[in-house]
Amino acid sequence: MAFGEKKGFFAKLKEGLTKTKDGMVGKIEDIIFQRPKIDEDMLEELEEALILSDIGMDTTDNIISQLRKDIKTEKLAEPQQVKDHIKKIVSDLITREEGNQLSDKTPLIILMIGVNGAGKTTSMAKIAHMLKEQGKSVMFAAGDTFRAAAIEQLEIWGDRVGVPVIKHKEGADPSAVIYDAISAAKARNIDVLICDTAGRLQNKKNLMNELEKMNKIIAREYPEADQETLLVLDAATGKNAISQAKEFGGVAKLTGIVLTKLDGTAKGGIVITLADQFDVPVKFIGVGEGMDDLQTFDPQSFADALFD
Ligand SMILES: Nc1nc2c(ncn2[C@@H]2O[C@H](COP(=O)(O)OP(=O)(O)OP(=O)(O)O)[C@@H](O)[C@H]2O)c(=O)[nH]1
Ligand SMILES: [Mg+2]
Repeated sequence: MAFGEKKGFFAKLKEGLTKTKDGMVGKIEDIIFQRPKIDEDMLEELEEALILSDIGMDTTDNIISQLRKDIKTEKLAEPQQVKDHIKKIVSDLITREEGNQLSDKTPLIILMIGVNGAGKTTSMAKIAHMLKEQGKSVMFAAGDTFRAAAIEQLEIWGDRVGVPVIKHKEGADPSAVIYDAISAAKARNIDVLICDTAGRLQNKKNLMNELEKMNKIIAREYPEADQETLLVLDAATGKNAISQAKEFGGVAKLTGIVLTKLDGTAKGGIVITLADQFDVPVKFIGVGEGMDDLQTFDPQSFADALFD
């Protein structure tokens, strides 16, 4: 990556995380730098600050007990050392061995799933934009047939990003749309086919049936394609995002998470909780509404942007 690009990426990430940094890290700094010494009171206050910033009890416990160990074994004495160690603990928590990259294989089919308004349609457009910049050909399947407006919205994005859209009418069977899109993608030798879906969790049985049907079509019609199932979560929903991840994880074989709207919330710490509590890597983060405002998730940059 060129130097200029990298700088743009990091500056945007930092800007997108401003609210989380002010809220969570700001509080941590207040506690650490205003206390005369490192003691049990300080740890208790840190614990409270983390819980209040939506990190959740279990993950907070994990962070604090690791910090407690570090203070003891490494004889930490300076406030700055405590901050550095919290950063290191967080960075270790969000770093995964398997990495955070979207599959690089082609052909690739991506299913976007998640509740209403999470950012599925917008995120698929942003992902398409990113893939096109990498020189890949992309196609959309308008699998959200629940509302006519959803199909129109995807077409607008298709125009904007320069991606063809395969669609049926409102109310059509989403699996039939995917079936047609697969044929079209094969005929046109498309690298990546991205399928929108309707955001519903109200009826778990329905969702399960629908996903099963889509997956059957994909397995039968596109066995040569690699598959990603991306769960889109709105960071601003905080702890609710964790329960959504668990619910969707129960009905679909998720391969990645897209965490949107980090720019509008102080609850960005949810990245840490997701990584700690959930076995699916965050692959993309949304830091704004524009086409360029989706980033591949890089744990080290994330920790740097948050703590430095
Ligand atoms: N600020 C900000 N807004 C975002 C981001 N991602 C999505 N949005 C906005 O969130 C709203 C909902 O996004 P959609 O992509 O329509 O959500 P969806 O999941 O497709 O919603 P349904 O089709 O209703 O299920 C839109 O106004 C987006 O512009 C983000 O990273 N930052
Ligand atoms: Mg949508």
